[in-house]
Amino acid sequence: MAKTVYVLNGPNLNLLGTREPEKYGSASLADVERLCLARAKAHGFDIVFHQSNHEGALIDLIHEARERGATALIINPAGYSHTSVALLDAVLASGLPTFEVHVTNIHTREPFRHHSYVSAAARGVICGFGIEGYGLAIDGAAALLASAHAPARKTRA
Ligand code: CA2
Repeated sequence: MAKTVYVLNGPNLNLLGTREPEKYGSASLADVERLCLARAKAHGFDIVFHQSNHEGALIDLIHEARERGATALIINPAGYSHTSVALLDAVLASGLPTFEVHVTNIHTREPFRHHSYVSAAARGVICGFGIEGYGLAIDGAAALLASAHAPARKTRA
């Protein structure tokens, strides 16, 4: 059975490609979904892809990912990155290997974007690669999960 990766997107990311292209690029969220599907297929993963403008809805989806035994969680918490202890708690409670993605390099932007609560629960964080960051996160999840399941290698005495 294929392994399932949840890809969750936070508030306003439904506007990708429609506003502020100088910051966020011209690709739409549908383009992001297509990219994720193609990259996941290459690794034998299924994708569950959602965007919500509501904190509670995102938390419910993280719970769902855990209940359904997802293999990994990839999340762009968007503005909630910088405000939401509740989202952090949901990711921590999920116990899922979680990879945080930001389209922009949040560290070159306003100081309030430099800190993400969610990062404290993330296995890896990718920012500044545009929407390719989602593909890199899927590749990274596949590599880490493969190495976690690889048989132990013999070391020289
Ligand atoms: O760089 C990212 O991916 C962000 O998570 C995007 C968030 C921002 O609050 C974070 O600091 C960094 C904003 C998402 C809003 O997306 C829009 C896309 C196009 C036009 C307007 C908003």
